[in-house]
Parts: sequence; structure tokens; C-alpha cells
Amino acid sequence: MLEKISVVKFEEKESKNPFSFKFYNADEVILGKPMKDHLKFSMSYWHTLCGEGTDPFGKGTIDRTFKGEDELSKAKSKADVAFELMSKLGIEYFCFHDVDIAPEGNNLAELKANVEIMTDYIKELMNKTGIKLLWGTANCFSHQRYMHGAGSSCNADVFAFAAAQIKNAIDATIKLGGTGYVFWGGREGYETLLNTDMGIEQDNIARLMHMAVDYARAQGFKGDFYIEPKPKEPTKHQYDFDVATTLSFLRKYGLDKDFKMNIEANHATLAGHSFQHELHLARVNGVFGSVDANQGDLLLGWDTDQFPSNVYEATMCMYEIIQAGGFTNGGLNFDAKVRRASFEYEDIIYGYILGMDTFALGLRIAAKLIEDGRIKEFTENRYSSYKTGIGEKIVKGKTTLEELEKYALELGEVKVESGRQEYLESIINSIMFSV
Ligand code: XLS
Ligand code: CA
Ligand code: CA
Repeated sequence: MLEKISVVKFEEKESKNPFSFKFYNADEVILGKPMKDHLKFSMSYWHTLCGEGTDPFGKGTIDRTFKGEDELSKAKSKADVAFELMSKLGIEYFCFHDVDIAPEGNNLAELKANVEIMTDYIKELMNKTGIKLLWGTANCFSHQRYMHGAGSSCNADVFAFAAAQIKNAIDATIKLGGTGYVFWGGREGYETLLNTDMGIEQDNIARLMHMAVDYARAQGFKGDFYIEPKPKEPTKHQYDFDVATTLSFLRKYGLDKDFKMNIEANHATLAGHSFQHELHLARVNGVFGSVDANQGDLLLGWDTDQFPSNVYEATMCMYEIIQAGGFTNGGLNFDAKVRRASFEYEDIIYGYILGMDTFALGLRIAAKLIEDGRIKEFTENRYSSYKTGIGEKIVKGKTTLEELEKYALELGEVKVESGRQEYLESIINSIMFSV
């Protein structure tokens, strides 16, 4: 399938070779680190190898059948293509759901056995190529048994089924040396309160997460658990609406020591936030973990999972990531799919080149913003009144309403400064377009 395409290399931005990077130069050092270590690009197994271009109005348009006599040999050819693709693109990480890599079979025992066989197979490919697992997860949302939820299901047998799938996906993640395990609550939400008890549903999700943490830690898993916030789709109201909602859930149930956020660009915009808002909130609360890099279409308002092309967004994302100290266990996973009409194999390559170059540009520009320092300095100065005098006392908790009243009465009128938004936005443009 990919015979025609050779290894994609960096060729400078003037290059007209469509199968080359114009901005992503893996080993180039930026702010003291090679680009590839800042970006930690990862391939999503599901969109890349399993997505057939279906939408609510039509069947698939993309051929994702892999040669093989039975489901297992097809899964193996799929894995071969996955690793060829990552090798040709220089992508060092991947992410998967259990059912992306292995046939579901007819029951749980068959799924478990298939995951075992496929993780053996994938492990060999990982050893050959040096490609690593970023995170694993279980698909507890596609099968009809999950129509009422997984951890939030009204049916305890479904809860047990989800628990078993999660246990096996944790085993697979550990076996492949993954540094993260994701909970995205696809069906963890509700359609109508006429049949829903939100109290028990949320308590149960937390119970499931606690069991997952206890199990994985007992098996020696040292990586991070992530929750991936999303406000809607498929359920009307998802419990993990956004970073703020998810954080209060984690804190309420005492899960905040083990869980961080996996922030998806498209989910941020669906929640009515900017991508940067979600990253920033996670960063200042110490729960920034990993990123699902993609973008939505603001005119459509649903989860289009497009390959990112918006350099401004990517810049502000990298600006936050650098300030968070960079990735530790996380990375930039392209949870992105080619458009339905981009049905040829090479379109996947174009998709990844677009996404990787967009984030490479974002990194380059964010590094310049940091080196330039004006934005950071402005923000720091904006809060400088809290460094001395009464401000320092407020921050250190050493004052009272009575003292502040006495202080304010002596002030006369207060002098405030401009926020200078337009000035700051023009700095970004001048740096962005001088790269
Ligand atoms: C779907 C989610 C999903 C998670 C992993 O909208 O983005 O792909 O990342 O289950
Ligand atoms: Ca995602
Ligand atoms: Ca998505």
C-alpha cells in the first residue's frame, strides 16, 4: 500500500516535493531539545488504520481492508502497515484501543486471546523499529452493550464487562511499555434525566477508575492515567465536559494524584473554550498530561477530528506545553482523520505531513515568543502589585477584611493600567510572520 512512498524527510520550506516536511526537522535543536522530543508525535491507530470515512449520511469511502485469510491475519497486516507508515513518517509513538489492534471475536475470552496474540506481534514490530507506545485504552463505547454507558451503565453486568476490558487493556499497555492509560468516557453521560441518576453514575465511574489505578499500580505501572474531557458526542451531556469539570470530579473522588488530562483540541472548542484555555487551566493546576492534536471546523460544530492546519492554535498550544516544562509521559497524538473524500492511501501521508508541519511551526514560533520575552514580561508585570506591600500580604494570607478596609479608605481612587490586548496580539503577529 505504501510501496510508492519513501521515507518522508525535511527539505526546507521552499521544497515542492509533496512527500517532504517543510518545517519539521526531527533532530534540529530548539530551546535546548531536538524537535522530536518537544513534540513526541504519535499515530492514532483507530483513525489511521480503522477509519473508513463513514458519516451519519453515508457508508465508508476508504478502503481499510487488509489482506489475510482470517481476522487475525488481517490484524497482523494492519499492524505491518501501521509500523511501515510510522517508520516512513518518523513517528516514534502510537496509541490504540484494544479493538483497534485485535479482532473482537465472539466473546470476551476471544477478545482477550486476540489482544494477547496481537500484542506479541506488535511487540516484535516495536523492537524492530524502535517505535514506542504512548498510551493504550479500551473501547467501552462502540459495542451495543455500552448503549447506557460503561462505568456509568445502569446495568452492573455491563460495568463488569467494561472492568474486564479495561483490565486487559491495562495489561496490554504494560506489556508494550506504554507510559499512559486513557479514559475517554464515550458513553459516560446521559440523554435524559427522566431515566438517569447522575449521583450513582458518577460514583460508579470513580469506582471503576480507582479499581483501574489499584490494579495497574499493583502490576508495576508507573505511567500516568489520563481523563480526556469532551462535552458532547456521543451522549448529549458527557460527565467529563471540560478540564474544569473533570478536575473537580478527580478531586472529589481522590483520583487527582494518579490522573492528568489528555486534552483534545477539537473537544476544547466543542466545550466553547479555546484549545489554549484547556491547556493553560491544566498547566496551572498541575494536571497537564498529554494532547490529542487535531482541529474541528468552527462552522460545523461537531467533532470532525481534522488534521491540524491552524498555526496560530498550534503556536499557543506549544507555548503552553513549553511553559508546562514539556511532555513527560505524554505526547502529541494525532487523533485526526483524513476527510471522507480524501480516500487514497497517500492522503494519510499528506494528513500527517500537514499536522506535523503545523506543530513544528507552532513550536518554532512559540520558542521565539519565549526568547522574545515581551509577552511573559508583560503578564508578570501585570500582577506585580502582589509582590510587595499589601499585595504580598494578600498572597501570603497575612491580612484581613478589616485591614484591607483601612488600607482602601486611605487610597482615595485606585489607578489601574491598560490590558494592552491589541499591542500583545500585534507582537504575536510580528513574531509569527518573521519566522
Ligand atoms: C473521541 C475520542 C477518542 C479518544 C480515545 O472523540 O477523541 O478517540 O481519544 O478513546
Ligand atoms: Ca481523542
Ligand atoms: Ca475527537
